[in-house]
Amino acid sequence: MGQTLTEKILSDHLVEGDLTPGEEIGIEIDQVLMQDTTGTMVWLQFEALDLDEAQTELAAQYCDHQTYQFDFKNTDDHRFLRSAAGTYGAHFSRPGNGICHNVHKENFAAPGKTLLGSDSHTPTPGGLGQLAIGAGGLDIAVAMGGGAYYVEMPEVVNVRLEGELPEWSSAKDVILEMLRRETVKGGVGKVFEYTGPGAESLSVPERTTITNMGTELGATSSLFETDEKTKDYLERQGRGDEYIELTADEDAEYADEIVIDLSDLEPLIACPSMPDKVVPVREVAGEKVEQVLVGSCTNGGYEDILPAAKMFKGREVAKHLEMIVAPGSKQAGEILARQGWTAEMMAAGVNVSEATCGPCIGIGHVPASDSISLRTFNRNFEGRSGIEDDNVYLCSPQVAAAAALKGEIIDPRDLADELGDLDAPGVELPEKYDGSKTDLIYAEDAIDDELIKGPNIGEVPLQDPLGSNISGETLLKMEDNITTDHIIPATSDILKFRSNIERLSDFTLSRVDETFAQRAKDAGTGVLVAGENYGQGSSREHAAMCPMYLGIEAVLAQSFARIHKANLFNFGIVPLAIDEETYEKIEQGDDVEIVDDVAEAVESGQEEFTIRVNDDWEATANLHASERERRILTAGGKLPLTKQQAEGGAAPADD
Ligand code: MIC
Ligand code: SF4
Repeated sequence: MGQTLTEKILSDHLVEGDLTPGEEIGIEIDQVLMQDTTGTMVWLQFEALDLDEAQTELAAQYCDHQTYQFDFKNTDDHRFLRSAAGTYGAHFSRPGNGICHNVHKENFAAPGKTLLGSDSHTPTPGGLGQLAIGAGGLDIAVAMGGGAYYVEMPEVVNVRLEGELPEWSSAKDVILEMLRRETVKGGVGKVFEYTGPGAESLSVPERTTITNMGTELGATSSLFETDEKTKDYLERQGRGDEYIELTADEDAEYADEIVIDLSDLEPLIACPSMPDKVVPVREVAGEKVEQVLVGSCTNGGYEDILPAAKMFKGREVAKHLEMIVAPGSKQAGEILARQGWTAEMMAAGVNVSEATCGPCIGIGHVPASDSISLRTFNRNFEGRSGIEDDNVYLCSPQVAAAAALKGEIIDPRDLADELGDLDAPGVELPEKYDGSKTDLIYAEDAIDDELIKGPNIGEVPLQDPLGSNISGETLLKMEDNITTDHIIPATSDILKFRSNIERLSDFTLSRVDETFAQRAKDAGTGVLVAGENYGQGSSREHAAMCPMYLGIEAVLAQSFARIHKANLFNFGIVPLAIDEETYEKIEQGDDVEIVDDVAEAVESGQEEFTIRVNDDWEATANLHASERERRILTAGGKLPLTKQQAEGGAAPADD
């Protein structure tokens, strides 16, 4: 039987297990990437593990989320990251050089290689045939130390793209259509492999918009085969020699097939406040818009900004509105500037920002109260923009630019009819991506050889080995689709404490209940209850570390998002699956006790646990965990386990 492309790359990197969907496999990691807000913990954990040097073929550290450096703590973090990259042999991308996914795609992403990144949008270079996976920081530290990465073997789903995109529709509409059909949890445990003539018709930057936002489906990764378009893109980046041809076998067997005819796609938009609340733009046309942003790792490339710039040339954005363009990378910004497009945008009333994630997580350009903001980003979780009750819509650069010109949401096809002289801009790649590399400090040119820690850089918290008893109050009961932005928000007032868990933990779940952190501290221990897809979104391991720090010992949820579940294991919190009936019955404030001897049950492989609530009724909760995950839990987390193994002379893996 033939193999899918995912299976081929995984077979090439397999160190443990076999490729049976649902079973855990261990794979070798070729490249790792870290960004600024998760990277500090990666390096602190790397240090705590006493590891000498990055063992992967390539390690790259980016500074992209908090580039405005509002607080010395951010600048200290960046200096620490530069020193860690220098000390341990990673490339370093300076603040302002761009978003990790964009800069990685431009400089290092390579077909056929595996990439593990401490950011949930790491799958972006799947658009050029790299199998890339997002994970928590501790998993990155261990992989960088030469350990395998363990993940549940995903089901591979074929997304067959037919036809070609019509004028004014774009790659963003392809992934929005996927979200409309499959929802934010439709991709859990899956890799989406895009094939067919429609896939061939898309350029690499269009493909990476799709693979980037595959994360919003909950997917483990998303992947395109490589072809002439991949080769062409790498050549334009000056890396043609890294091209290899990669395809699935003709007789590959997929777990499922989804067919999308690109020629049927019209401009789409995700409504507040979930990326899967997708409707045709025409359905919400006429809504007044006060802010428009083009940028992010989804649509911040040269090829994304150019269509908007073409639409702005010789026109003006509506007077009541603010239009911001934040390039995804300095390379994109520099090429646009050299070609004169930046001047055209500025003349049209566009505020051109530095290359940053910034506004995507509420750092700068926070929308006005009670207003609509249209963004080409990938997430619109409530409050993420920096203001509660926000109204953030997600769309393509073409739809964003049309709204900026009109001042209200409008289908760009209707704006073109109205204006009479607005041509569909299409997608164009520059002849050469000839941006400067000044802001990349390659490992071989490192300027530091020891760690520089400012006063805000704290310690990595550790947890005791798992005990026999878990009991405590249900400190919070939450609904479905709780994101890691709910658990640890990323806005600038909070982000500055990412390297200081003691301070950061004060903000735990503050977006759901401001009293939570204090209540948890007072209680000293407790459990959380949630609905489906708990922990979707970001890879930030702080969303497990902080609850652990506050004494949370178990999370009872109907289902968990992949990365967050791994992070819960990594920090010694027991993730237990409950059914809907139990979820409905259990109330906030209820006392929950796990009746079994927890340590013994976890160690012995027991799946079913009995919980007793208020000493009154009982229900079953399930632990779906591999043997390896059970060992991690028993030890109190992956850091203590890996340390124990290293002391015993084992490799820095947890196998
Ligand atoms: C995000 O888009 O939510 C982030 C901010 O990039 C996160 C990483 C983080 O929390 O630092 C992610 O996607 O993993
Ligand atoms: Fe940055 Fe937003 Fe992309 Fe996360 S989703 S990496 S915050 S641009």
